[in-house]
Amino acid sequence: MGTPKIVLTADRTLMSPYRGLSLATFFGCAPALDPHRKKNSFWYKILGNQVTPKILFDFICNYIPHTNGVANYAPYGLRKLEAGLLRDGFSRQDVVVAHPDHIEQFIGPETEVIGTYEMDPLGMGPVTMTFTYGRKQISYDEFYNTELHYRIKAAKAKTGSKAKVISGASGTWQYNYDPEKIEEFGIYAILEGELGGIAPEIDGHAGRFFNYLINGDFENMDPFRKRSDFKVNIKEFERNGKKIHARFVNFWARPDIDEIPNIVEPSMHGMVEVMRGCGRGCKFCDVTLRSLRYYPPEKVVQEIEVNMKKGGAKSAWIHSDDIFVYGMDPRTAKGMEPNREALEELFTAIMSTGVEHTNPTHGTLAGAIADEKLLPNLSKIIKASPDNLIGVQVGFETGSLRLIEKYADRKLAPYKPEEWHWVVKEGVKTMNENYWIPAFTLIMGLDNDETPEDSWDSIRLISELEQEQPDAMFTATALTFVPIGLLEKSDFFNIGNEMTAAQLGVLYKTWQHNLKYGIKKFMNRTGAKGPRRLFFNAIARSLGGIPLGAMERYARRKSKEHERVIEIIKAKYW
Ligand code: B12
Ligand code: SF4
Repeated sequence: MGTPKIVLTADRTLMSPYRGLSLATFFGCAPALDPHRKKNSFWYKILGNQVTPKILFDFICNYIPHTNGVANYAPYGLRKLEAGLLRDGFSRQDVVVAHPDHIEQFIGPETEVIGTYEMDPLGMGPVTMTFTYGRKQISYDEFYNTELHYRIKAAKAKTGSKAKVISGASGTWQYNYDPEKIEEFGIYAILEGELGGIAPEIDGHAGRFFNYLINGDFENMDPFRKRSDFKVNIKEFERNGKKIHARFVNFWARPDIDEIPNIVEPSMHGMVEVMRGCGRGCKFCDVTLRSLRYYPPEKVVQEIEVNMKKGGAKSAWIHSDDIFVYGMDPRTAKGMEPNREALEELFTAIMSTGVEHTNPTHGTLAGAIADEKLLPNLSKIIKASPDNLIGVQVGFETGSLRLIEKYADRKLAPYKPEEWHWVVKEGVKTMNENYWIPAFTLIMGLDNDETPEDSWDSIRLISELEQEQPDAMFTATALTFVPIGLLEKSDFFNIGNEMTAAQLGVLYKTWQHNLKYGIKKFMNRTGAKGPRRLFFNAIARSLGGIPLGAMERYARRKSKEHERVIEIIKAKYW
């Protein structure tokens, strides 16, 4: 294929099917290296600096297949960019989506731009910050993103390529916190939104953006550039007494549905969008800053067909930030009543493609129960059953009524903040009855405003769920607060140094729940079927207890109060 003008790619952690295990897709957030491990420690003698053994990571994070170095699957956002470029006048020969392990073969003197899709380039996402104690360790996301940039740099040096490296997608805000990396990686420019960390939607302007890049239009700041256009912002940072200058390109757009091209090559995990934005307005969330638009079912079907015909997909991840908002008219649905007809029509169309399984990526509990016919009807359409469980990510956020009211009151609509505990319990019950399994996320240190009493509210609520619904199926993952969305001016929650005893308790309780209920009771009924499932379940069972032991040791080291919290949880909330 030679060296095309535009080479697009993503690091290995975003280019893996993770052997079909949906929960493993977050494995990139796991710690890879501990640069501070003492050389005389037991673990150093066994693993050196490695935390999660690389051999295990590389096995689970298997590479996607490729055809002569061209990636057979790619992140959905990158596929949108590729489709936009092809629509806007670039030819197939001009644009390649390269497999990260074969990137060198596409970089040469004719390459003009290398674009990278980055979701968590420096390991600062909420899951990653939790697992690495606030970046005290280096995550696999960061490790492989660094490796990718080093390979690109080396390939450019080897071939004398002057290609401009541009970083895009939702994680690029992270470079603001570690700008030295921009220079270290040789990044020419970073595309970022104007508010809250969320990436600008480039769909309607892909060609224009890349033409500007190729023509050198982003060399300098042009103060006369129109507000609606891409704006160059040369930022100055000071680190260790040294001034660093880096080029950021700021942009904001709200493409209409017709301006959003359909993907033309298969996406990772058979994922397709059905909507953009969410409309519930939680203050800690960035995707809600994208305004609300819905794909008509025909457009969704067309993209699924690309994944089926060209990628052999048998299932479809349906990307929505809250599926139960799909089709809602916010002007008339003041209480955020779901639009059942629109949802039924959507899922009927999805199933008409012949996919064997489908699941929405995200949904809310309030949306799931606001219309009692909704979930039973949808489950019937998508053939949910004990053998076809529907996993969905759901925000539990906190058991604290104070915090939920202050930061996420519309997440509960049409219910009121004081009804939150009831919504959670009823939501789990209804979802499970209809064969849906919520994978809950909680936020630790929300806006650095969480008191010990708030944390205990979360611990108690999980425990009450377990006591009142002993067969309930849900997982719970506590994540650290990261300042994005409307809280972008806040500070990171410093889990490494500031975790209170009660916050450790939340972490401990959620892991204990996942081990006791998730791994032992129902994990063997979800995800890829067959021997693989049994094998990974056995691994999870044997390794699942390790974090609990680590937390108990941490508590003993930290303080009497930390130890006491663990003891109370074991005695009262186990
Ligand atoms: C699917 C998904 C995943 C999948 C990714 C699968 C895959 N390989 O594709 C999995 C489950 C693995 C995942 C993991 C993580 N995710 Co995720 N994920 C998403 C989700 C739900 C959809 C992404 C998507 O396709 N969006 C739709 C497309 C069209 O939008 P887009 O990706 O932004 O792409 C557009 C532009 O960015 C631009 N663009 C895209 N690529 C490029 C490249 C260049 C060069 C340029 C110029 C432009 C450009 O063009 C596209 C069209 O406009 C989003 C939520 C959301 N609403 O976006 C969260 C989201 C992106 N994830 C997020 C996070 C934080 C993570 C994790 C760090 C875990 C965590 N929560 O802590 C990990 C990191 C994984 C890693 N290895 O890096 C956050 C990012 C928040 C932020 N601003 O930093 C989001 C926004 C969810 C949220 N609100 O918290 N994720
Ligand atoms: S419901 Fe979810 S996607 Fe919507 S604003 Fe709240 S956190 Fe964001």
